[in-house]
Amino acid sequence: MMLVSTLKRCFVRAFLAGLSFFLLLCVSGCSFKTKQSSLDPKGPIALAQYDLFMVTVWVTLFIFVTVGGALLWVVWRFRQRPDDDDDHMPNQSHGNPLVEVGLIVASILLLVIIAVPTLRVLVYTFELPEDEGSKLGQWYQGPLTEEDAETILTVNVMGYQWWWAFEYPQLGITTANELVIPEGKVVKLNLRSADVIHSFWLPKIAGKVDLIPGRANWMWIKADEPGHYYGQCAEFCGSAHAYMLFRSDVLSHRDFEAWVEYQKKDAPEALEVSVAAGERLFAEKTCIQCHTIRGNQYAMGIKGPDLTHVASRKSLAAGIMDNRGVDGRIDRLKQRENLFEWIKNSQHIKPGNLMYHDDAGLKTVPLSDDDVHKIVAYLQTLN
Ligand code: HEC
Ligand SMILES: [Cu+2]
Repeated sequence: MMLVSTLKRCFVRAFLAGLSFFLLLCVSGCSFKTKQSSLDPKGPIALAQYDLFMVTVWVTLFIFVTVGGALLWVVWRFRQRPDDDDDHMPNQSHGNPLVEVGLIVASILLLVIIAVPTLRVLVYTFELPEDEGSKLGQWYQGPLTEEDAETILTVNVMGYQWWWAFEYPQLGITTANELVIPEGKVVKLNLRSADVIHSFWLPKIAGKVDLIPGRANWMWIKADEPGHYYGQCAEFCGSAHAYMLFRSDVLSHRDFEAWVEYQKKDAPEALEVSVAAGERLFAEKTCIQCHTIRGNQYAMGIKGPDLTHVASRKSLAAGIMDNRGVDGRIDRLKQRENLFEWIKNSQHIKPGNLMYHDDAGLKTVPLSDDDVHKIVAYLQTLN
């Protein structure tokens, strides 16, 4: 008897400890203010998706509470009692048309309550708004063709294993891993893949739409306020998928225009001796085979990110290395260390990434620390 009750106590304690640990784990994942929280919407698409999510949560919570409550009530109400007559079965019944039809009607009603807003959000998401104020010519002052001036800012998003290219066809800009957009303007994203299926997810602004090889998907987004937002590939796409992040800088109009004017420029000529040495090494060490640097006549590769303005990016390697200091601006020292680490040890930082890979696999590119320092000095002039 002693043993049984001790065992029982142990069991209850272990159960309670396990339960608290489980709840702690659940709660530790909960925060409305994390970098990638879809519960903290900062744009109309994310807001519509959030509202839809909440409708579903309330409906399913209602089902959970009523069904669970009914179950508990039945268990309690018809429990065994000491004065029950064990030889006598209680009255049995089978089927109750009223209850059954009622449940079917209630289920249909609940599904309709979810279906209507779902369809509304779907239509809203896939209908480019006729927003006069978002037409490129209405607010962007730079030179544009007549056709481009009449349309909305478009960005061609290309997913690669395991990074992102962002091309602005109307503005003649190509960048990587950082989607820079103006605040409060509708932006159309054309989503394409260069290899396998990826998924574009920028939780606070919008998500998710897949990038499917051979298929022309698109979505529109709008960010309400300037800021630095975090995104992530949301479709498993191979070994380094978990490291396929990206970032989005939402700028005021004036800052965005300045950014555009700057990005349109070619890379500056390498004038300083040490920088010119880096530029030469960039060609010698095969970097030019995969990277484009506009203004560098040898660097025209397209297998890796465009590096024309790599030093103007706040992060490196598809968002996983942060180049910013505490004030949110680019910290040149940190950027130099990150570039060095990346060029020297990219496989260590992002296992499986395709830098230095050709069809036959990983090539060895002999790079001394001194070589890398020179290349980094060159890349840091590419603001
Ligand atoms: C075989 C093709 C290839 C070669 C050769 C190559 N790279 Fe890359 N590089 C890539 C790919 C692919 C990425 C994207 C990796 C990722 O983030 O998954 C990349 C990323 C980078 C980045 C980060 C860009 C960003 O915005 O995140 C830098 C910087 C870079 N490479 C510099 C170099 C330098 C310097 C060399 C020569 C020493 C070089 N690369 C050689 C393919 C290549
Ligand atoms: Cu992915």
